[in-house]
Amino acid sequence: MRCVDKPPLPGVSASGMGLRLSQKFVFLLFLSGLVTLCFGALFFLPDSVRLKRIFLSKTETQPVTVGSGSENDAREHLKRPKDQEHPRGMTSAKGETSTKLKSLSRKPPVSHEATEERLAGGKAQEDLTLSRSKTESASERATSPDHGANSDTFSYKKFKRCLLKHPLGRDNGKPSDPKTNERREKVKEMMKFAWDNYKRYAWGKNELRPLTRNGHIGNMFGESSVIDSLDTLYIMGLMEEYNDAKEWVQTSLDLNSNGEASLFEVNIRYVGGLLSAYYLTGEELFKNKAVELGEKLLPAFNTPTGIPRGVINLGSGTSWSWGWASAGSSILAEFGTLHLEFVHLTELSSNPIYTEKVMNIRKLLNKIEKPHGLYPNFLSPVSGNWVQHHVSIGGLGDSFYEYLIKSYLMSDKTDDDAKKMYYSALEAIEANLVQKSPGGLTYMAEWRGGILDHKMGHLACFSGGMIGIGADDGAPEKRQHYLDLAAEITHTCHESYARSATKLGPEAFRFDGGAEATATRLSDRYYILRPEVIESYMYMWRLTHDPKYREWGWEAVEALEEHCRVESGFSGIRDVYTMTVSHDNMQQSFFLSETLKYLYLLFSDDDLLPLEDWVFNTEAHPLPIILLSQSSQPFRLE
Ligand code: DMJ
Repeated sequence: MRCVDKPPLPGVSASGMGLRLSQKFVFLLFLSGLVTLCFGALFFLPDSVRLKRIFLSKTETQPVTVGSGSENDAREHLKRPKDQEHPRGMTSAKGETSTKLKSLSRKPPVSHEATEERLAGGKAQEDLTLSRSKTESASERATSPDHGANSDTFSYKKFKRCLLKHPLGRDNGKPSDPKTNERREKVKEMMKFAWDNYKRYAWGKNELRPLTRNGHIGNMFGESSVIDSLDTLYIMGLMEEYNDAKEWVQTSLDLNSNGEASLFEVNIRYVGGLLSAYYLTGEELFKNKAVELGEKLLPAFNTPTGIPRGVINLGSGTSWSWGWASAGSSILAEFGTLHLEFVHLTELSSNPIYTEKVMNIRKLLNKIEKPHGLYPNFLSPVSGNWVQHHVSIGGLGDSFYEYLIKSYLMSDKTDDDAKKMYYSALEAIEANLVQKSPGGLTYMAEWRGGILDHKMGHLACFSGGMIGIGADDGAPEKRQHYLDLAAEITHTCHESYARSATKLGPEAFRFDGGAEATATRLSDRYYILRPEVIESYMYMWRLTHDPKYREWGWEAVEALEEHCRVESGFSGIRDVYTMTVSHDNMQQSFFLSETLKYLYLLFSDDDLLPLEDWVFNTEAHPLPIILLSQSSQPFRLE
């Protein structure tokens, strides 16, 4: 169907040699019929640019637009000296009543060959180009992972041809505006600083403790800064650091750990990080490790309902539920955050089991009765019933909603069930959880059996970006509304930062007892280098090009530098409302994979990991948009 080799038609000899005249005639007749049929079938195919890319030859490619210009403009741009380039993305008018959507609709592809030319120049780019050609040849070696399923059907070369744009864009996404570029360089320096200290003091451990200068072990598969950093290092052109990380994966990543591991974390950090490293670099090592690890997660699904339990021992395959989750339940944000990675595991391994597992989860969630159309956070893997009626777009619920819209986008907009489930969930969220404060701030409250808790977690701030990326595919009359809602939520989350002394936001902020986007409890005042607010700035910037998002991102950079940077890394802080900060001594893995990556993307041109080609998993690991080959209807619920 898409960019994979098709097996020859059964029973048809490739050459037609050795046939009698009458047989040849019949064969020719059959062949011409087949050609006519195939040509006719083109008209019934979905209107996907990727499909057109497969069927149209290079000479037939239509004029394309890059950013705001045509392909010709883009070529002109290549020839034009840098100082004559139009500054991109700084033209939106400020102060309009509603946010304007920069269309994300898919445009015909630019030839990668042309893009490769653009990548010439500069040491980092030379390295990247070299590394890319090296990895391309690595991918061509097509080694087969030893997990039983046939992986020969996935062709990395074909996959790359199906991308509309080069993943690293023109000039590695370097912005033409010098001030923005300076900011981007600053973020890269922060990444290098964070990484160097991690490497120096905590190499191979999950996270760096920057004050005590040692590693935090945690669970073997709790969080690992090495895997989480691979793609960030790569897109920033930190090739020496990337190569060290790759070597560690090759020599030291032990997938047979006997400790307790969170299924969710292994999936989003390890499987997601390895998959994205594979898609970006073509290194078979990453693909093989991802598939090997995916296989080790399968025993967690052996429950009466197929809803996986939250914790697994990768060595023995035993799984169990979190002790703190009520009545042995599984958590919506955990079992509902597997879809993107599992679908890719099937794609790479040709083993349908991964997609089957996540489709089974979706079927159950689609069928089960939902209070007011909402999805509660706890579900029993034994009975398949909700255990409590607590609904949250923040912790325990968050990424389930994110994965619905991203599943739709990642399927090149063919996964209609995910689309339906996402928009009905969003409708229920709007009807029951979205609130306006007396001061005019829009926020997402939490819901406990029908009673609203007027609190919004930092985690829920990802929803600005989520609603933004889904705006364009909503009902036509709702699109502008969704984009406005996304902008309002992002604004509220920015307010939670702006209203603190450090200009960093608290873990949770409230809208009751006179509070407006501020934490009222001591226990909610901490900031642990989380990405969600910056994540929404990045998406909103890409969608609207309103310069305020870059300004807000820069405020966050300055605050991180002032309050979280210590001598040997970055640390979370215990109270965002006091200027005499107390550090928590932890450089979280997601700071490297998400916070710094989203900041870097915010200050890059849109063609670095373009949203037309990539979706980011919930740990900010980019996964490509592809049409899937495993079955003719891989997403249908029935
Ligand atoms: C990340 O590990 C993921 O984004 C997850 O979905 C929830 N949030 C943390 C970082 O805050």
